[in-house]
Amino acid sequence: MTRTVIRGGLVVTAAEELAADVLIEGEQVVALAASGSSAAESWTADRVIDAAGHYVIPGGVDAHTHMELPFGGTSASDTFETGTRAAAWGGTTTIVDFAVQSVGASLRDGLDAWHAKAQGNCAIDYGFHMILGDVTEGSLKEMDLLVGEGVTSFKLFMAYPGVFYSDDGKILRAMQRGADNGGLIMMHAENGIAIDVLVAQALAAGKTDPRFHGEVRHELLEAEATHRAIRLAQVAGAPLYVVHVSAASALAELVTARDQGLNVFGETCPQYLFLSTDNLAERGADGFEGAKYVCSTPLRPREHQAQLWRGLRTNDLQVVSTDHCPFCFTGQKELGRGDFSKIPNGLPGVENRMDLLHQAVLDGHISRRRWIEIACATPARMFGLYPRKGTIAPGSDADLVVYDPAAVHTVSAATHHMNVDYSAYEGRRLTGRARTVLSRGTVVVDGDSYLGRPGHGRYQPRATCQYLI
Ligand code: DUC
Ligand code: ZN
Ligand code: ZN
Ligand code: ZN
Repeated sequence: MTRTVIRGGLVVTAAEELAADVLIEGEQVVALAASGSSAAESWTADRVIDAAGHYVIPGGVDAHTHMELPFGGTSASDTFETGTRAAAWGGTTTIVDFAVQSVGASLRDGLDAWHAKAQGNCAIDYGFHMILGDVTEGSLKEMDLLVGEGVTSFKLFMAYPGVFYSDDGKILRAMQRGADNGGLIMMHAENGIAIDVLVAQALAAGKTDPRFHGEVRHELLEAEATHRAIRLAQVAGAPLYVVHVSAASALAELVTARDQGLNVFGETCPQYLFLSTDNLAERGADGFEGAKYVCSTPLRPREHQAQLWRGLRTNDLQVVSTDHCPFCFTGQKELGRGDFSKIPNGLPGVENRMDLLHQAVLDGHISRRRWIEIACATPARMFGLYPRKGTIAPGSDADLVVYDPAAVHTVSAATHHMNVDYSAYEGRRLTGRARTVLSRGTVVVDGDSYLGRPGHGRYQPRATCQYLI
């Protein structure tokens, strides 16, 4: 078995920071020892990676991605191959993507289809959540089977009537089933019925520009749905994970629930922390630039950002994942010219998350350990991957990043690795970047060289949520 030592870095996990060397055998971490100690000096190795002046952090765990998702009459532009490669470049070594159950189909059909897309193509390890597109007697029963094979979380939609939508009765039943089988319900909390009324009214009034996407998806309709989801989960006795929280008023509902001691968790995404309705209102040369920033939940006015950062500090929000769902501006976002409701919803970001959050450390929003907690450790715990993923400890997978905290770079579509023709963070200067990335002991990124390959990434069956109170 290949023995690798990472020498002289500052190991940063959610729990501690220590100047330590890390010993890897094959695919796993086998020991940590203080740098310069006799224990560390006694290690023999086939390969030594110098990490002096760098952090050694667990690889990022992005618990919310949509590679090649069919959506809005088109398909997300990153495949599992291109998207996981871009993730690796950005220091993320595990994704949890969403398999989709279509209306009339079984969970099994959906899961098999997503396995077929991912198998043999991923650069890094991956797992699946399941989108419950059609809550029926059959799919409720199938939930138990999926939990048994490591698909332990299920997303429901209060948005998108006629597409993925579940009414309150279906939601309650899925939550009851989750309470029984350990499956964690993930909620897209927006009142889709009310939003559809506002969309029709806006279009009838000639309000067709991208910025109206933000207006019709009113923040109170996120807060209302969040409240309803929380109370339905409480009635069902089920834990709840609210995805892509963007509104301060929705966060306030989470805070209330958590103060009541409920197992209610929230995720936000870099776009809600770094972008705002100002971006959605960008007109550019042809008045349509804002389409690049159309996602759901939508970007909110800038004032919401401070509340989201606060929520991350107080642990009322536990996870930052990307909701990476890229669509090219040319040919895809453009489907919504003249009708904002036809702009495919989603932003690219799987490559940018670790660096944006490191910048947030430098900007004083979060601590260094909190960075690792919200980006690595908690997503791993929340979705049953810990301590295999999300930390650096004997027995953990050697998914490690030698991170250069002083590397200054400018984010740009011209240099990123995601298969999308624009960057939501174009021109942003960031300090901090992954230098060397290991996935299960294999170096997949080394400086400017990509050394990974499709098929190195393995499917990760997951345990049930490890984060319950
Ligand atoms: N919700 C997501 O989580 N991703 C893409 C679109 C959406 O509505
Ligand atoms: Zn969603
Ligand atoms: Zn999503
Ligand atoms: Zn360096």
